[in-house]
Amino acid sequence: MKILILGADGYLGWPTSIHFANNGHEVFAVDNLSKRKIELEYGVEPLERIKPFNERVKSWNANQKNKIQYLVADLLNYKVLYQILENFKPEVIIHYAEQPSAPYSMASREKAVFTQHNNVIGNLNLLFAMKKFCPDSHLIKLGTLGEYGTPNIDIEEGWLNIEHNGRKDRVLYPKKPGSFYHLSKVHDSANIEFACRIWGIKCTDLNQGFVYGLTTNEIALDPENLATSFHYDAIFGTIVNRFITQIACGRDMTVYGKGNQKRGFLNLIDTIKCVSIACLNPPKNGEFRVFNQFTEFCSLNDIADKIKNYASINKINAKISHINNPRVEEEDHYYNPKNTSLISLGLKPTFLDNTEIDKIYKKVKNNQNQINLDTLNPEINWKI
Ligand code: USQ
Repeated sequence: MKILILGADGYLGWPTSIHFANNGHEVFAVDNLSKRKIELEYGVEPLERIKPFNERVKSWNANQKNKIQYLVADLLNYKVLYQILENFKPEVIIHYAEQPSAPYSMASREKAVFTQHNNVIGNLNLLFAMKKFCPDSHLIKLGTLGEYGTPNIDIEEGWLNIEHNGRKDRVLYPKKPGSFYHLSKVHDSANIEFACRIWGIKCTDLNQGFVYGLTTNEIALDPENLATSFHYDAIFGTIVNRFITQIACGRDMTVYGKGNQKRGFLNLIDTIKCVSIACLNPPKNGEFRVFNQFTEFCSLNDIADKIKNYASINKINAKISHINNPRVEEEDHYYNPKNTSLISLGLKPTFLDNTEIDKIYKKVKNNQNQINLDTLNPEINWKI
């Protein structure tokens, strides 16, 4: 298939690009490098030194059979986007090209505006480009499980059947997200559903939980040159990656607040599997299909305990600290999100067990000298 990957330089976009190339697809990888600019602005870096985008692609192309085309381009530049779609004519578009950090989006008015402008307008430009040049292609859009928030009812996959005053309808599931970043994805989902309904575009919106991990089959081909941008800092690092880094550095795991908050999550390997499953099983024309993309869910305390248990088996010192929650989020709540669609299409999950924790711990330990401890503590507060 001809696959356009937007946001191909990121934590998820890069392993996705090399996965599809390795499996014989024609991959066109696009990124505007904006995450690297935010890294510079905040002085945060991935665990391993990641080569510049063009060098990573060149290194893949020099050593692997199936080459990747690439371009540095911004979705906000609709003329370039139009050219890409007109010339490449993708059958599948995988869209990760958004500012992904909730804390960043809450840092100031400027950061909230940047996040929503970048994410919502970039996505809107893409919808118009699809309508004009490839209305039959399948959009696979990375949404977030955080779009739903923590409602007091079961979380369905994108849609909800309701009965009101004796009449029935199927409506988009009500959203109650927890940051301007998560809100940007809510707005994207609404725009995409509209485009599907009005123009007949087809889309799979993947409402993904937080991702952990740092390797995939393709990264393992050449870990030094193909590593992905594993972040442990308080801006881009997700909780499992952060907790394992914290114990590797002899720091306490920083549970925000009571830690009874429940979240869905998955291994990086499963992100790739889920996107592949969506790709091989497209929706119908005009369909806005939503999959909840996570493999397990539990409380933050359960996650910290799991890592502590791994540490005690391996004689590693590990402590948990409950620090003041810099976010505004419910800390005691009902949580029951569904994830049956991807499982019924064949997803075989990789669970967070001692083997998976060990893989991350060992890699972090090997790179411990490069860790910037100053970036571990959260500096951005939702209310300030
Ligand atoms: N948390 C801690 N301690 C920490 C860091 C985070 O207790 O040191 C807590 C947060 O308060 C939150 C939970 O862990 O309740 C998850 O935080 P996170 O930073 O791992 O994830 P989040 O900010 O929600 O965002 C991440 C990705 C985002 C993706 C989202 C999926 O950065 O791109 O959309 O996960 S979801 O979690 O479903 O919203």
